[in-house]
Amino acid sequence: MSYTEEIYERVVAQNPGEPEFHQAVKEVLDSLKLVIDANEEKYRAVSLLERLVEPERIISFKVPWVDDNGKVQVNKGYRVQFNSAIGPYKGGLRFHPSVNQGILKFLGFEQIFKNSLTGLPIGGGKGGSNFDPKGKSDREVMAFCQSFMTELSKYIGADQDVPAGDIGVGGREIGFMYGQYKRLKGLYEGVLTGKGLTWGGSLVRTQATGYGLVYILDAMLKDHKIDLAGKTVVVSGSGNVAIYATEKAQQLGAKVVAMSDSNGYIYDANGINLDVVKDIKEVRRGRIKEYADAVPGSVYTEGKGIWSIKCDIALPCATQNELNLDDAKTLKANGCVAVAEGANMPSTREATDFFLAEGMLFLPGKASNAGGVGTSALEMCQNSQRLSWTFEEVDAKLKQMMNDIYAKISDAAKRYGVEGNYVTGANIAGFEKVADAMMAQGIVL
Ligand code: NDP
Ligand code: 2IT
Repeated sequence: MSYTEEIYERVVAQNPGEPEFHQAVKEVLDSLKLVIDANEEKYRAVSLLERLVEPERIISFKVPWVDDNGKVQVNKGYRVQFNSAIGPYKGGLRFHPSVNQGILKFLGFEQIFKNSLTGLPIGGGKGGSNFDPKGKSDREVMAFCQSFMTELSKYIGADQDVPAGDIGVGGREIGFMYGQYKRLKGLYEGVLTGKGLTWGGSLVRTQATGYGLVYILDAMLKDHKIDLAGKTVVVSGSGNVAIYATEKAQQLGAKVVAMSDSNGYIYDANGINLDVVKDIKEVRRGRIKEYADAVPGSVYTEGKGIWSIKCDIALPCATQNELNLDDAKTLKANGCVAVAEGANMPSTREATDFFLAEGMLFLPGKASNAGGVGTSALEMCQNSQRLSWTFEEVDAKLKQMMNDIYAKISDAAKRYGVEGNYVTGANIAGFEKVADAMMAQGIVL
């Protein structure tokens, strides 16, 4: 049995009930087989893979808070500090009822390689809670965030671990958590990213994941002599990533015809009116269904099924495993030529393998959504300098970062004889820097 296969079996045996974590590890190890087999002795001698798949530490805690009816609620809180070889732990916080330790381990593991690909000094981490912000009042969200941060504040810091947003955590939640951290610690420091612009946030961070996704998509399409302008695009989700992916795709001349939320999807043959979506989602915190009431000629359909809409380009921007093999086959049959992941691991392994086998252009999330965390690292940089850069400056750095990531992953794929396989390319390019740092620092993590 090869070293990578051995480690996968070990991970499954030692981490029961964590299928998403197994899935993320398997994909990375399958890609790394090419690198590991060529240097097996070197890596085995220091148990590098055993160390890579084990989080440095997982903090798990209770989050009690009082709801508007005076009832005491209790949620679970976590921070997975996965790997600090190349910088302080960095990664978002997810508030969603589906959150559990296994999901955060998968996200933290992905984050190691993604953060490495940005070229900036950030390690891998992730955290969150099974708290559901949906339908909660602002006061309830504040009470929860303050309680969550009261515990989390013991384990984070600007040079130690710097959380940010993810599903269910946006500007409002970051604000409440930042305020509580500052109150407890008396430190005005860049301990969180995604902050508001008047209190240490960076321009472009709100847009960064979605914009970055479309910048790298455009780089890949250009490399394959395809023009993004005029293409029909389907974007799943209607949260932070989906909204700004749609905005940038529209700016570059593409037509986005569908978006979704966990209840259903909208189709608008004339192209999505993003102002309406922003008003529903960013201002009123409503449901995507309301789009069809507001825009004549558009159609709302309950349930999954967004991938049955004919398109040239698919951008899954909602959640893990939202696009399965059947969806992949439908996309292909409808003429889709490129898929770029805005979400983390939105395609199942079977769907990913299908895209690659069919020769479709496919960008994995750990490369294509890295603009969010990359811009978070630029926010940390501005906080350290006590400066703020202009929108144009940050946007130019983001675009350069995404072009560089495309170059790195396509180069790694070529070096290992799998040209055009950006999954393998991203995993190898992300791994190389982290492995080098782990080897250099001795048996400490
Ligand atoms: P938001 O909370 O802003 O939006 C999430 C969107 O996805 C909503 O439309 C939500 O619908 C939908 N969604 C969430 N969970 C599910 C589910 N289980 N089934 C179907 N739809 C679902 O989150 P973000 O836009 O920030 O995150 C989206 C994805 O992008 C996640 O995978 C996240 O990890 C990833 N990501 C985010 C980054 C960021 O900077 N924010 C950076 C890199 C990756 P509903 O409202 O109905 O729940
Ligand atoms: O998945 C991700 O990369 C994020 N949610 C963003 C993390 C960050 O630290 O900006």
